[in-house]
Amino acid sequence: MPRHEKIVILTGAGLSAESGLATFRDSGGIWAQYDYRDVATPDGFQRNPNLVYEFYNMRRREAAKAVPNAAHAALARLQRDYPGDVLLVTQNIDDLLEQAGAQNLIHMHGEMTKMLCTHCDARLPWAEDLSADLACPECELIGGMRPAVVWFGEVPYEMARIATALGACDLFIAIGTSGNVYPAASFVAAALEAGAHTVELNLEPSDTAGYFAERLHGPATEIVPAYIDRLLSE
Ligand code: BJW
Repeated sequence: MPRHEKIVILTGAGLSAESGLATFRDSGGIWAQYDYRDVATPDGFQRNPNLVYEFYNMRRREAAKAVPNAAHAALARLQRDYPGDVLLVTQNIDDLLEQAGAQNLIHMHGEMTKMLCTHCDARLPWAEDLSADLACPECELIGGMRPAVVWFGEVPYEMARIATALGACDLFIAIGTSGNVYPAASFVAAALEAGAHTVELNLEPSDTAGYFAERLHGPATEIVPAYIDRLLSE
């Protein structure tokens, strides 16, 4: 019998930082170069779609060059080798966890390798640049293609499944996330309410650090594999 039967792990941009993908709120991060209202809201997209297309086209090209790091690999190893349930919920829109072999994974803020058609709601794989002149492969209408990511003011994906998992978990781990963006920032409180042990693995204390029973600070490529080794040897 594993010490924990149901584990939920929330990950954020810090997980992919050592794969070369920028975080949002660290100094020199994405929000130091772009105003989130311009590139990560439905209003911003309506005002200047070309800026938003270019922002995600650039990030998609950067992510295509990135490879999973030791923290992604450790999480995939935990899913493969741990005798209990391990659900990964990522805010990241890259596919580095999948590349590392992760399987039970929710992309709550969407995926940059998918498009969403605003005409017919089709959400399909899309590895190329997006632009306003493209036709949706499903409904064939032009002008409705957007990145399948969740902007401020939009509802994240699979919230019901995440709420159920949080309500039943006995271990909750948050990795590489600032605790700045809701609803993800409230997951630790939901896990605590379910009676779970809570662990923060982050470069530095996050905005929600006070909620966590256990806090380990350092680079994800060091502290995540070490923590996973500990879980697997318990
Ligand atoms: C390392 C490291 C290393 C670095 N090793 N660690 C007032 C109060 C409460 C809520 C609201 C409010 N006003 C508005 C809201 C809601 C709003 C919100 O939260 N706003 C806040 C800013 C206040 N949220 C929303 O609108 C969300 N939707 C919503 O609430 O719908 C309502 C609803 C919910 C549920 C049910 C029903 C209805 C949608 C949020 C969408 C977020 N979208 C973005 C952009 C799209 C994706 C993309 O382009 O990539 O998602 S914003 C951006 O922030 C991105 C990220 O996924 C998200 C979280 O960022 P993350 O991952 O935490 O990154 P950072 O940079 O902040 O932190 C990195 C951390 O890693 C740092 O701590 C570093 O120290 C650490 N780190 N290197 C380990 N090597």
